[in-house]
Amino acid sequence: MLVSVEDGVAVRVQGDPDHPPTHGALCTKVARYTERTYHPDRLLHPLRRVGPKGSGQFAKIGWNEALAQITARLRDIAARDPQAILPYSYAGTMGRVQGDSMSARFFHRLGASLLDRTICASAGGAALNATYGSRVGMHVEHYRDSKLILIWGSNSIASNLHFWSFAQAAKRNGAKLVCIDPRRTETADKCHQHIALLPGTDGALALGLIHQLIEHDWLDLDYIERYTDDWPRLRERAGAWTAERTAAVCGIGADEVRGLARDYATIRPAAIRLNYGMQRVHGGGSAVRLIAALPCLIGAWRDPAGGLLLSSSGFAPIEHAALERPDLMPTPRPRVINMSTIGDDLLRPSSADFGPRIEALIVYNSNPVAVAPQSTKVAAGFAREDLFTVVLEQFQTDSADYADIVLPATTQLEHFDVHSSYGHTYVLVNEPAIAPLGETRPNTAVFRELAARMGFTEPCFRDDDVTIGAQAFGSHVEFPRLRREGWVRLALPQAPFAAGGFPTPNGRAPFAPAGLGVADFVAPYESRQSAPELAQRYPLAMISPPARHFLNSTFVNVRSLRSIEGEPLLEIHPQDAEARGLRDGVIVRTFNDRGEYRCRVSITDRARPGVVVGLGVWWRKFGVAGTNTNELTSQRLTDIGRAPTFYDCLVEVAAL
Ligand SMILES: Nc1nc2c(c(=O)[nH]1)N[C@H]1C(S)=C(S)[C@@H](COP(=O)(O)OP(=O)(O)OC[C@H]3O[C@@H](n4cnc5c(=O)[nH]c(N)nc54)[C@H](O)[C@@H]3O)O[C@H]1N2
Ligand SMILES: Nc1nc2c(c(=O)[nH]1)N[C@H]1C(S)=C(S)[C@@H](COP(=O)(O)OP(=O)(O)OC[C@H]3O[C@@H](n4cnc5c(=O)[nH]c(N)nc54)[C@H](O)[C@@H]3O)O[C@H]1N2
Ligand SMILES: [Mo]
Repeated sequence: MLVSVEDGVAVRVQGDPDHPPTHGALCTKVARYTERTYHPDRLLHPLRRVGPKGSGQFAKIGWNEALAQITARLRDIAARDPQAILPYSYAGTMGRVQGDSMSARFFHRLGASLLDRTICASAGGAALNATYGSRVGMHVEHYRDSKLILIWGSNSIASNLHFWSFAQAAKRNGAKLVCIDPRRTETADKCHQHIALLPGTDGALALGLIHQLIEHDWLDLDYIERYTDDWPRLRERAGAWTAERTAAVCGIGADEVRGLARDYATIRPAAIRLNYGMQRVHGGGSAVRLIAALPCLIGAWRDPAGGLLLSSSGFAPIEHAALERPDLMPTPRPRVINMSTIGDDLLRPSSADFGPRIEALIVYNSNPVAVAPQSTKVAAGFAREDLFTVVLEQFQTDSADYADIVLPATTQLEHFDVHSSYGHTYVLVNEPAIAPLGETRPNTAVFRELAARMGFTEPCFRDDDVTIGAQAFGSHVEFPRLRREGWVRLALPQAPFAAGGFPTPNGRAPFAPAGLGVADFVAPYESRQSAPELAQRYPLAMISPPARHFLNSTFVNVRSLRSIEGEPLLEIHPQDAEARGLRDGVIVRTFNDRGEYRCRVSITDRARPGVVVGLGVWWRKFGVAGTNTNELTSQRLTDIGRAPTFYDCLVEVAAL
């Protein structure tokens, strides 16, 4: 990103046309980054709470007083048991410096509880690790040469724009694009075919495709023989998945299964762009494992423009130990808290199993009250009078409303960072373009200062941000060159798995790895087939994927973007609306045993029958009744990866 600065003020941001994978394009959100940075609501001073928790009443205090209060509370709690302190952070910035570097060192040295960072990608990540040995995949640039692209569980135009430009180029070159998504998204509109399966049934579809590949002798037996393990077991598993059975489970036509298999087997090069949307269900991990087998079965990996990409983050040579210093942790290691069950865990009393009750929560790079599942519980936890909460933020989010102390944070334009990516294979540097606004400070500065006040004397607590940036990739990337040129392409083969070479112990892709066995279709927790009694009361499946003009809950308060998104809506198919006597545009109640959420209804065939869609993630405080879709989502976890199941959620909708 190029930033134009006049008199110390950032006046414009643009994509850098020379950067190959993003080629000068910024998404609609980041194109508004100056509006966000200079937003009149930017938090510019430390604040302390003066009203009840959640009321959002705060008074200005100085940095010194804020840090002194935090140090005193943390010292007091740590003297009893530092595990009662929990850091909570995720994707606000995915920078290696402002993410988990100084913060991780601080919490490790303190002996605080460890956070299991599962809220986004860990089911799919675990599945890729199991099948390919790491989170690795195609180079995004090669999609321009693919002749068939399955866009599977991804609204690429909204959430993966840079990939989409390559898919467009492929389309102009005659490629066929197929979108596999319960919702008819703007991406589905632009594909040649849309397969609107039921949420959480992707594993069944993959098994159905494997069945067809076997039936029609469409397998690359040479690739299978040389570069994979356990094919006979997967073959046996797929035996039962006729097109008819698959179609019945997925809620699609048997011809759609057969046609998709034929295309996948006969059009070369064939590429899959999987995204994280399809793994937010009970069987999300198994589904990704089954889909990851597909390019091995037809030898799609032989071509640079064939294969699969869910994440390529495993290619990035990140020196986690140098950045995060896990060696500073006490032995035995502190307990681990899963960020996806923060609602339950904040409400849990001390026990032998759980350990101490959580007494302090330090939130940075995250807005858990809006984004974590089952927010009735999350908000109740944050509202605990005996919980000491510090939030490092750029804005007064739903989570900041519950803080005892709010610390104002810098943005990407104001601090130094280095980045790796999960959608392309470059590393990048982020040089500050302007001075920090007001009294804002980078996350690193806060944790550096807290470490000093806590008396942590290890030299790593004095590293400045550029020093940390240099540690991030160690000797793998020439740091002066990275700073000079802005980005460095990782040295990787064009077709990384053309001849096997998966980063597994034997270089082959196992279909039944030790401890997991061969993957099977795992039904959603909540569906007509798996929970008929529940489905009687709550017959509609709700999914809540990203809105195009927001980044999770970031940018929701940026006026120009919010005015495009309008207000929170629930999409429902005309048939389902009619059955409930709903008129377009009325406020409805969407509910299940976990809670109730109110918003305006939009009657549209973008939602398939039986599925409702609430694009998000809206700030709760912008909602009709101060809630968002996560009021309804559950804290149950995926089959592997301990991840949330946001899109495994039955509801009913009724007029008010
Ligand atoms: N504009 C925008 N871009 C973003 C984000 C954002 O919030 N806004 N978030 C960023 C982040 S953190 C992430 S993790 C990624 C998220 O990327 P994804 O989670 O992949 O998000 P989407 O691209 O919207 O893809 C989700 C699509 O999957 C569909 N879907 C839901 N359930 C299922 C299912 O069971 N099976 C299948 N096949 N499809 C299903 C949804 O209808 C939706 O269209 O995007 C990143 N990019
Ligand atoms: N229902 C539903 N829920 C979801 C999802 C969904 O699809 N549906 N998606 C899930 C996914 S994929 C993800 S990744 C999570 C994301 O959840 P989060 O990681 O919480 O991401 P955001 O909602 O973007 O909130 C990030 C916050 O960090 C702040 N921030 C940004 N940069 C900095 C910085 O440098 N310093 C500090 N201190 N703060 C900063 C921003 O202002 C913002 O408020 O949400 C999950 N929740
Ligand atoms: Mo995410």
